[in-house]
Amino acid sequence: MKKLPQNLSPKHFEWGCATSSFQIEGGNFEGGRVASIWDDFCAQPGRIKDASDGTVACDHFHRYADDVKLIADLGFKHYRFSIAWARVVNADNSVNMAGIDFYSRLLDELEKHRITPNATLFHWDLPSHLEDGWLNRDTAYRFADYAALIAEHLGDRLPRVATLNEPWCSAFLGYDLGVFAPGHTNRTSSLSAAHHLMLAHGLGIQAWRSRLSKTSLGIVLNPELCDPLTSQPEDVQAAKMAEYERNDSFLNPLFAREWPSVLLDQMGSRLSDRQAGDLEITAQPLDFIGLNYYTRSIAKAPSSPEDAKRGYTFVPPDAADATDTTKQLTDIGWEIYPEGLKRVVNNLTQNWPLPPIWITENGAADNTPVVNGSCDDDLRCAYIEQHLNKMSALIAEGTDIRGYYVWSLLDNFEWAHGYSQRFGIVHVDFETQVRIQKKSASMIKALLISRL
Ligand code: IFM
Repeated sequence: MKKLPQNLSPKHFEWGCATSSFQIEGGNFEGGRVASIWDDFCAQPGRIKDASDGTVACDHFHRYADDVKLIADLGFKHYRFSIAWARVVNADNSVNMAGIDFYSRLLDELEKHRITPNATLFHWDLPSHLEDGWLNRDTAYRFADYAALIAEHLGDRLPRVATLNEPWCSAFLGYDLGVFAPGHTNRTSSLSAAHHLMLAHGLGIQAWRSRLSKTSLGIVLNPELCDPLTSQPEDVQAAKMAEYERNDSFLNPLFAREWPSVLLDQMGSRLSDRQAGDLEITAQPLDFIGLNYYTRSIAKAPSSPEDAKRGYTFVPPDAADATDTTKQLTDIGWEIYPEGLKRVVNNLTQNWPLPPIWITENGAADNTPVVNGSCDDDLRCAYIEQHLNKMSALIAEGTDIRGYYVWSLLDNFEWAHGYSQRFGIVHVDFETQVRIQKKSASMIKALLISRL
């Protein structure tokens, strides 16, 4: 792509890059930060592929000023990051001013470079001391206290705030599949966690709005596009079940519809966690919705008793259609499927009364190494270009998409994959912390400048 399509011009379209606290900050035992469930999870043998953790990560806690300079140098005018709950709230629920001060200094740097902050309150690093995490209804109320505290201390400097990032991952990867913190494997628990996360979202919005009315408030989801492996009715139903879980568990509470009965049936003894009046709390008016898109999935009828509880079995992309030689995967093994961006956004806008959309994450794992000082991440360049074309087409067809954030600014701690998967447009040498702009960074920079 030599030039940006007119409708993605930074003059009237928001261009940014994204990160999250646990993935880049490090400094996990500094400034009074309390432990998070991800610190605990990383300490359990076998949980993280390369046995790494987030103690240092990209050392952004110390290097934030240089990182903001880097964002400015790449031509971005918007930056999406998350605030670490564990850094700003003490175990007794009081404010940790050292943590607030860190984010305040980060905001000073962004202001200095005229970069608009786009903050997320919860990107998975839940304080460990919150007993039973998202299985405890009280955690939703603690989240509202935390949201109120950020509104009071930093709110007038934050024009756009999302409550949660990808609550599906917290609930289902964390409490059903057990591959994310806190590592539980219980279907009914995951549905309860999903409910409490959405309750937290609603209470958080209420707490923030009662203090500040001007902030643009929303949530970030990673909606699913799931295709059936075959046209057999069992596979078609399985794909639908995966979409109910991934989409309806979150969109129903946001727009005050009841969960589909097939999901309610899976809650068993946890059904009573859903209390009368909860849907009125969760369905707060939204100023925006953030959508993260990376790939699609393929499902077939459940092939094990565990999967039968869920209603589907996922089929890995390389196993789905071995005869399809055109299928390309990123280094993490996810199918490159740009058409999915169009399909999933169209599905959502046709079925739900969405507020304006921001694509809050899109990017690829491309582990191309640095050779002679440069990193030619051609797969990532092509991936970004193909998805920009799809987004431009959606906008041309009338979809209200107002911004695009590339994931991610930096190579960082990729959760259960540790540092083995690189999503950054800037390479990080985790031994020396040296940052090197990749070819994708130069491509984006050139695109942004070509339209200024
Ligand atoms: O790194 C994650 C991010 O934290 C949330 N969205 C998906 C990214 C890639 O897996």
